[in-house]
Amino acid sequence: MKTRAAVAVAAGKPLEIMEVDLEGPREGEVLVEIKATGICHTDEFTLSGADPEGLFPAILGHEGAGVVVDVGKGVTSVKKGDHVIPLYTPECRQCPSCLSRKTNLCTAIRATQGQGLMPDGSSRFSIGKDKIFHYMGCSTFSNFTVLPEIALAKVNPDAPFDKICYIGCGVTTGIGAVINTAKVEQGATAVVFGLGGIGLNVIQGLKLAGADMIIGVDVNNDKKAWGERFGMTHFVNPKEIGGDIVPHLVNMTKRGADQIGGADYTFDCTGNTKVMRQALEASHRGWGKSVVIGVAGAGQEISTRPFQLVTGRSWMGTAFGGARGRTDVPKIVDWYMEKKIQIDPMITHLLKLEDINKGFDLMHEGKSIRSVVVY
Ligand code: NAD
Ligand code: AHE
Ligand code: ZN
Repeated sequence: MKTRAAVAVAAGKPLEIMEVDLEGPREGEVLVEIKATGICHTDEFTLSGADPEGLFPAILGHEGAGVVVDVGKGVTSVKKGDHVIPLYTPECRQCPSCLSRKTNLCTAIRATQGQGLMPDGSSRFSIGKDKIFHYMGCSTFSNFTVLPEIALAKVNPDAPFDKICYIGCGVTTGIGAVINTAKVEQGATAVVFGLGGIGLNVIQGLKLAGADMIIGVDVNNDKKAWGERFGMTHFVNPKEIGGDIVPHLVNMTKRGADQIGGADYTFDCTGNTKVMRQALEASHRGWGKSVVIGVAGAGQEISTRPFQLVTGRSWMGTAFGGARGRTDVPKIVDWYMEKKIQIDPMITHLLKLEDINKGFDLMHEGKSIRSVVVY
């Protein structure tokens, strides 16, 4: 069949809208009509050429929602008409990682996914004889896409596609980082670096977990009002404090008789390795946990004095908020339907596929939280 898609033809070039060929689902695969897709900073990261796994030409996009149109042989967990969210972190429930119960990082198809291919080593997308790569196993910047059955979460059919697509990455990553990865407790203090599509969901998660002091850090002052909307209690713009942000944050979080500062939990939602170091060092001596969420480009490394870890801080990371997609994503959709979590205000722009590059411009300009393409 033919499908309309925004194709990443080369690193650093705008996406090109074109009609591409899409082969139907093979065994264990599912054809999905994508109804809406968010634009995450990770799409921009890969498009920029910074992603060591970036391949071109590819169909990017990994934050979608849609409807099952057709299923391949042997597919049992979804059927035609089901509403689904594609999972860039699948859940096979059989691999050693899934069975370990210690991680959400299913390994069943990770190798081929990283090569931009379906699990059998081929691509379903092409233009004539030329292959187009899949992206993060999802390729939601195509109106129709093919995914392995294990990479689909079946969700409440009453939920609106143009909102729940965001659960396919940003919402789940932010809230999950708090609940699944950091395991934040009531009364905790926290610092969130980067108040974009992920950071605001970390704030929303901290509020849900009952954190007391939630400090937001961003270089863009417009993000202050955004953070406050979801529960941030204090805002710091590192450019405006006239010095190093670490002692500034440590000072702000001083508590107890010994007046040792540092937050119980810190989160990097910027992808900047210098910020990751600041986040670690702004966490509390003895027990502070610092969670890396942001992704950094090829060749970038993090550093700190080992003393920071010797004195009891933990540096940890999270992918997809530690969520097991087929199990957890339907629950998060239900939380949204029950109004336990907010999504609507964070979707700042709705775009048509032909305007998708505007979504990337808005992100660069710091004017959007999430742009969503509606097919
Ligand atoms: P975004 O562009 O919406 O937000 C980034 C925010 O960081 C912006 O508000 C920006 O002003 C702020 N910022 C930039 N530099 C800063 C600095 N030096 N100090 C403080 N604030 C700064 O991006 P997003 O969609 O929220 O994604 C954030 C990061 O998380 C990206 O690196 C993205 O690739 C990554 N991400 C990771 C996962 C995961 O599973 N680990 C999932 C989704 C996104
Ligand atoms: N391909 C990059 C890494 C990119 C990355 O870390 N991706 C996150 C999801 S970001 C979603 O917006 C992830 O899931 N990582 C775990 C995994 O298995 O990819 C690189 O540096 O090579
Ligand atoms: Zn993402």
